[in-house]
Order: sequence, then structure tokens, then C-alpha cells
Amino acid sequence: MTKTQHQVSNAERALLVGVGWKRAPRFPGMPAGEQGRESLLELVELARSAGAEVAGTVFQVRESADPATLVGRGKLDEIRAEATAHQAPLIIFDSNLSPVQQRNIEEATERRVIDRTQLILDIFARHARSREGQLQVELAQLNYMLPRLTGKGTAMSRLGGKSGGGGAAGRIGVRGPGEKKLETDRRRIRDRVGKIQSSIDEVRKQRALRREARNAVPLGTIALVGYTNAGKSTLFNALSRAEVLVSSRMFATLDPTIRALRLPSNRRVLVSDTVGFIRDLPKGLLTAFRATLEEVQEAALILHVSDVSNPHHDELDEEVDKILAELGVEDRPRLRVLNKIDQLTPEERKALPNGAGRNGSGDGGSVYVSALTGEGIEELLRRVDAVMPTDPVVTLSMRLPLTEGRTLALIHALGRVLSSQVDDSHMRLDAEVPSSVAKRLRLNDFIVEETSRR
Ligand SMILES: Nc1nc2c(ncn2[C@@H]2O[C@H](COP(=O)(O)OP(=O)(O)OP(=O)(O)O)[C@@H](O)[C@H]2O)c(=O)[nH]1
Ligand SMILES: [Mg+2]
Repeated sequence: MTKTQHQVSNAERALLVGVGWKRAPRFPGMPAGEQGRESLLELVELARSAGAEVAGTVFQVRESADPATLVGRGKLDEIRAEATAHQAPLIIFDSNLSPVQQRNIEEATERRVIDRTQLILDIFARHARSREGQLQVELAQLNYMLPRLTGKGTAMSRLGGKSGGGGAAGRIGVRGPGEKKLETDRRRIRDRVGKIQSSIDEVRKQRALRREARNAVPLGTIALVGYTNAGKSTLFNALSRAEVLVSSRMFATLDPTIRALRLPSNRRVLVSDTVGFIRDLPKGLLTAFRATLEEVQEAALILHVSDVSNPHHDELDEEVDKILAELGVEDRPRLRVLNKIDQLTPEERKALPNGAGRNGSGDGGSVYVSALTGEGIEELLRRVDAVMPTDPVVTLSMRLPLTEGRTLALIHALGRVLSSQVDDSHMRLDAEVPSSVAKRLRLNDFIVEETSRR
């Protein structure tokens, strides 16, 4: 299996290029190209999420797109000079580029060039956790790459992986193999696309079976969702800092975006960080995006994080709500976490509506926090405790194969192990676990005896 490819290597220096359109609709008083400027700011955050170091930005307001180069030949010279001045081997365009534009820009700037879609795919690739998520992302990447194969070295070196290895000099400007090789490359990619497609079908079939068997039991998991840059990962770290148990570390090594957490009532839950939502997501990426959000569908509680210091946060939140509805989780218990209150002035703080619940099923209201300073985190934990569905503890004896690492980690993270003993290739455990976990164990025939319920 080829690994999902990244196009941006860690700490790779990138020059970001944005374009504003004179004729784009705007409010009275809004300067021309304003939307493009905001979009470029978002691109800065996206580039950072993908691991790039933003070396600089270039912005231009244009009447219309140049079909050959998007920005025009003259601007390309400037971009090239900027990239040299900032020592950036990579240029990221905010707009989506046609294969021809991308090739022309690469030639003119002698740099590796990627566009917004490719950058987003890169971020998805970093977040894809489930087998299906990884396959969907790879599929989208290959489909995007196919019309961009040019016979120059670049496209195939991207497919070949080696993110970071080689550097721009080794990749760009090297005359690639001729047409014959190109045809072979295309065929190879198409074969791979076919294979991925059938693996996805297979994974789906298996999952459907598993789901039936497990009755789609939502675990005691909390999913952090929200627009990109809202502060999910910062909150994730703030929340999990409190709990550094051996067992949660064990879970963290299995899955770095899931941590165990203890609520004020002393019950334990799992929190998972997710990929950020992005406005105007290219159509071809929706499936891949949804596949990276599987854990949201399993969550017992959704924490919708938004950035109150962003004047557009209401609009962005609506986008998030829309996608949650598409995922079929609009009725799941939900808490709105209004983050970054440290950024507000005292007046703005006073003007905040109080955190009362809004209408709508599952709405647990809102909580103001600063993930950065820790303000409001305790209150948030109390609210989570109140809104999170109860999951009574049962005491069990069980026997499960040692290969069930995930299940063992889950028992350790969410339950309390009273005794354990290895026999052959199995582990025997007496433990107190929440009923949702017990239900999963039962459906997998791991339970030997149910002692008590309390
Ligand atoms: N001032 C302030 N900044 C914050 C706060 N929380 C997060 N940030 C900053 O906001 C930026 C984005 O934070 P992340 O936690 O990476 O946001 P995210 O939601 O995980 O973003 P994606 O993973 O791209 O979706 C970082 O620069 C954080 O330091 C906060 O409470 N106050
Ligand atoms: Mg994040």
C-alpha cells in the first residue's frame, strides 16, 4: 500500500499568492478585492495547518484571470523575485489553478507550485485516520493529479512521495521522460485509482457489517468540531493537559488525536480532535472530507468550537452546522464553545449574550473560553459533565485476544481495571467500564461474566 502523500513537508518555506477580483460582489464601502484578501489570510492558516512555514505573501487585484498564468506574466516575475528573496522553494496559490496554469507558473517561477485544493488535500491527508478516510483522500489526490501529469519530473515525484527529500532543485526543471513514460504513468495512476475504489467498497462493506453487529453504539466520546483556526487543537491540548494518565498516554500512541479526560463528576470520557471545516470546499473533496470526520458520527457529544474574535464567526458557524446536518448528527447533544475571549475588549465582553441554550434538539447552549489562557475551561468541563449523556458503570469479567490493542486501551482509558492476567494469547480482565463500552465488548463476545451493575 502506498502511503497517503503530502505535498508540503514540515517547516517547508512557502510564498503565498492571493488574487482579488475587481468585479466580485461586495458591500458598499468594501475595497475591491477584499474577499480575496480575507481568503488569503485563511490560506495562511491552512498553510500552517499543513506544516508549512509562511515566508511571505503576494496579493494582486485583477480585472479577470489570465487563462495561461492566472496572474499575468509580469506578476510572475515579481512572484519569482519574492520567492527568491524569501528563500521559498514552494509557492501556494489561493485560487485553483488549471493544469496549464500550474505548469506555466512552475516554469516561470522555477518553483514547485500547488493550489488551494492541493493544500486542502494535504491537510486532509494529515488528519485521515480511518482506513476509508485515507483511501478517500488518496483517491481525491490521484484524481486531481491525473490531468496535471506533464512528463516533467514533478508530477511523478509527487506521487512517489519523498516529501521533503530532494528539494526543489532535484524536482523542478528536470526534463522528464518522454510521452511513452507519461502514458505508463497515467496508466499506473488509473490502475491505482481502480484499486483504491475497490478497497473503499470492501472497507465499506466490512464497516456496515461491523456496525450492524455493534449496533452503532456511540461511545463516551466527545468530538471537537469547528471551522479551521477556531482553536480546536489548542482546546484539545488544554483539556487533555489535566489528564496525563498512563492509560491515556497508551491511547495517545495508538491515536494522537484522541485523549482520555476526567470530568468533574470523576467519570472518564474520550475527546477527539478533528480536521477543520473550510469554506468553499471544492466539490471533488467533499467525500474525502466526510470520511475524515467519521469520529463525529460516533460521538456522544459534539463540541462546536468557534472563534469569537473573528467578526465572521456566525457565518462560519452556519457552514459548520450545514455539514453536521449532512453528516446526520444534527440531533446529537451539542455544546457551542466560543473561544478566544482573551482577544475581546472589556466592552465587547460585556456585550456578549449570556450562554443560555438556544432552541433546537440536543442544544446544550454555549460556553465562553480561552483555550490559550485556560479561562472558562473549568466551566466548560462542568457543562460537558451536565450535557454528556450518562453511561452507567458495570463490572465485568472478560477475556480478549492480546491483538485487541485498541479495545484494551479503551478499557484502560474509560474504565478501571481491577485485575488482569495473561493466559496464552489472551488477556483476562476484571474491570469496571461504562455500559457503552460493555455493549461493544458484549457484541464482540469478549465478556465472560457480568458481575454487577451500579
Ligand atoms: N488569542 C487566542 N488565540 C488562540 C486561542 N485558541 C487558539 N488560538 C490560536 O489560534 C490559532 C489556531 O489554533 P488551532 O488550535 O490550531 O485551531 P484549529 O481549530 O485546530 O485549526 P485547524 O486544525 O486548522 O482546523 C493558533 O495560532 C492558536 O494559538 C485562544 O483562546 N486565544
Ligand atoms: Mg487543529
